[in-house]
Amino acid sequence: MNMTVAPTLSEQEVRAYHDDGATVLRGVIPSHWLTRIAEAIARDIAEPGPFVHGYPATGGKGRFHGNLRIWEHDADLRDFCLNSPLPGLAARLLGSENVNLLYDQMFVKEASTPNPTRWHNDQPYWPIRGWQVLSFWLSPDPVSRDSGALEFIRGSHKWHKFFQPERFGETEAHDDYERNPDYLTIPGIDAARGDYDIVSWDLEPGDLYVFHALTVHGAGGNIRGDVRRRGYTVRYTGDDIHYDTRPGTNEHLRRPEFADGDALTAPHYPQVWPR
Ligand SMILES: O=C(O)CCC(=O)C(=O)O
Repeated sequence: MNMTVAPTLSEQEVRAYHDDGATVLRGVIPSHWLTRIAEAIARDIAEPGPFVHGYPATGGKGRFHGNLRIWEHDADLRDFCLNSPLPGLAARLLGSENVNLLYDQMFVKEASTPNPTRWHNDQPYWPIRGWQVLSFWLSPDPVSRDSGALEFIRGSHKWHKFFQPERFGETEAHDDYERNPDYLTIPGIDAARGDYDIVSWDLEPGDLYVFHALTVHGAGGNIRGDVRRRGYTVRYTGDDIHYDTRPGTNEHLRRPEFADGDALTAPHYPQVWPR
């Protein structure tokens, strides 16, 4: 593949991302990358990087392993974030001249980890403002509803709402996250699922979800006893994104080197497109 040209996406795929705030891209990650990601996940579980957050399974025998900014110390993940098909896809989907890496994150639900991922949207966690920001999410495992496929509320990015972050991975919400008085409380979506346009897709290795940073999403637990769900996500920004020092963001994602309104620049946010 010519890595200086964005991989081809259909008009329909690009439109689905913009209109719905989430879509699925099939067969875009070659297997050699998936092998390297799976190895990197094994390394991070064995010897976690500094931002690890793990949760025991609630009533199961698995574990929910989470970590972020792993690309900063793992050469394979750095190569993937910078040199895989993702940056070109992000440029096309964001409609941006330039693309920068925001950060990467792992969400590994081992077999028999019934912990759901609570409904949330991502941008409230992130110290940035602007519209051109998305995530790709993939797994080296086949992913199905009962192993923790992600669910999205179609069109919810256009609500333009910032919901108060909560800590992840535990069954009950904990209110120990820094509060932002402008953030809203997430509605009780599971109690009224019929009121929302919820979409989800099973994935095969090589497929991706792509979703906007304001799209409300969540996931069930991995109630399968026989498969892992090794989720890995990479977030990218476009030209209209600037650093934001508002309260309520994830402290592990803040960068004291940046002032409110700064453009995102290397080395913390490397430019990945054009290469
Ligand atoms: O993998 C999960 O369970 C959650 C993923 C997620 O919320 C994200 O990538 O923003």
